[in-house]
Amino acid sequence: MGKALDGVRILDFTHVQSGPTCTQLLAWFGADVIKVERSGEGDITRGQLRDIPDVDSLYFTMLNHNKRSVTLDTKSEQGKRVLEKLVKHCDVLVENFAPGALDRMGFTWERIQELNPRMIVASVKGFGPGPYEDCKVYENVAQCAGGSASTTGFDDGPPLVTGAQIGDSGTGLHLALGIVAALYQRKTTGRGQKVLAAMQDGVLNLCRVKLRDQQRLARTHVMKEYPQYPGKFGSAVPRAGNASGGGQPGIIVKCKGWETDPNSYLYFIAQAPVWKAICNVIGKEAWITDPNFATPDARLPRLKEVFAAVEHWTLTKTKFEAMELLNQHDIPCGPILSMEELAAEPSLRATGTVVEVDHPTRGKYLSVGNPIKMSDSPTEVRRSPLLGEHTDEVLAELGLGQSEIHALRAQRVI
Ligand code: CAO
Repeated sequence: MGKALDGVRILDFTHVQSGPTCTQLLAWFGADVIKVERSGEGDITRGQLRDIPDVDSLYFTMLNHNKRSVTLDTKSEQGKRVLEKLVKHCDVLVENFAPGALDRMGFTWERIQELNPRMIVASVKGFGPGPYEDCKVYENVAQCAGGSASTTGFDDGPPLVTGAQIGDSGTGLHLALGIVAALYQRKTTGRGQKVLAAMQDGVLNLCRVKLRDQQRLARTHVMKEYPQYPGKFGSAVPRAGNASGGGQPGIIVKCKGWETDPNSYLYFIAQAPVWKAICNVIGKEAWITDPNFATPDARLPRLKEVFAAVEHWTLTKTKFEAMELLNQHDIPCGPILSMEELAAEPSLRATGTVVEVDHPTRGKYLSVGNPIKMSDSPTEVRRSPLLGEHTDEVLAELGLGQSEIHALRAQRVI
């Protein structure tokens, strides 16, 4: 079956996590992704957090599926000539170097346009134009600079970063959307364009509701669904712990076995339309008509009491038993699933969200497949390339003969 991005060629100059997330998605949608790496070490993540000596790490293999790998010294004169051919050959160049690295290599936007006016140049940077534009940025820096850390954690503790890689993988997702939109626009303009996804911007976009709350707070000085209520608020959006960010109050409650299992917890939402069912399930039938509890507004200052009663009930059930019983009454809730549980979850295997991949030097390993499912463009997850595995193949496609390729190898350009 065909794929959505069949025929699109990507010059993949990405490394670490943010850029590779983007190009992996494009590869899953059918683009031919040619990853250009330094010979010798390649993408630094090949060797980071290794679990098997001398074998590409899971960090690398899980972010570089379905790509081809070419090694090329793009700072040497001959390497630059090969890179020029690649620029002419491809539709999109994706990079996430430190600011200015591509220019220092001699591949400015103007030079790329000269070589290929249809080329889309897509970049992840830490910050957009402004005081920090020259800074190098990693995941947690972006989470801190984009508003996530200041709004995550508990009121009486320090700012917290989250395990979800919203700065890296989140920005890679944003960039992928920009690239497909630019490819679509090119159909009418015939021109390429620059696409920039800054990590600070990507994180702030994902923290949109917190900027909403900042403005609510400035106007009303309290936010009734926050755990600080009815106490005092400061001038900036506070950390809300595990309280629900939406209009329906929610919290994490303990379940049977929490003393020994760190993930024996359930997220529980006291959704207003099912309040009667909640009261019946947790044995608080009197709260259905009690004016102190009967309406959402009346409950807001008493949420601690409400959730304590819920927890009193969940402590008698495992998280899965609680989930099943509550769902019988359409009460929204969710078990806290560990990575161990997710890795073994049959439904995620069945949909291809968790896949087993075979690798020539590592053997079988688990990966997260394409989370976006398309009915006419199914994803087949193929293993990541070995370093330089496709150098000869790609250079031949660029029109280089065997003797030229041998000479480049002898001079360590490839
Ligand atoms: N041949 C020759 N040189 C190459 C090359 C190749 N094939 N590929 C890369 N290089 C060179 C670059 O040109 C650059 O050289 P200069 O510094 O002399 O210009 C050099 O390798 C290092 O690139 P870098 O500065 O991007 O790498 P770093 O390890 O110092 O920084 C990072 C890494 C991630 C902090 C930085 O790239 C960055 O800020 N990127 C943008 C934001 C981003 O994506 N961050 C998230 C990363 S995922 O956690």
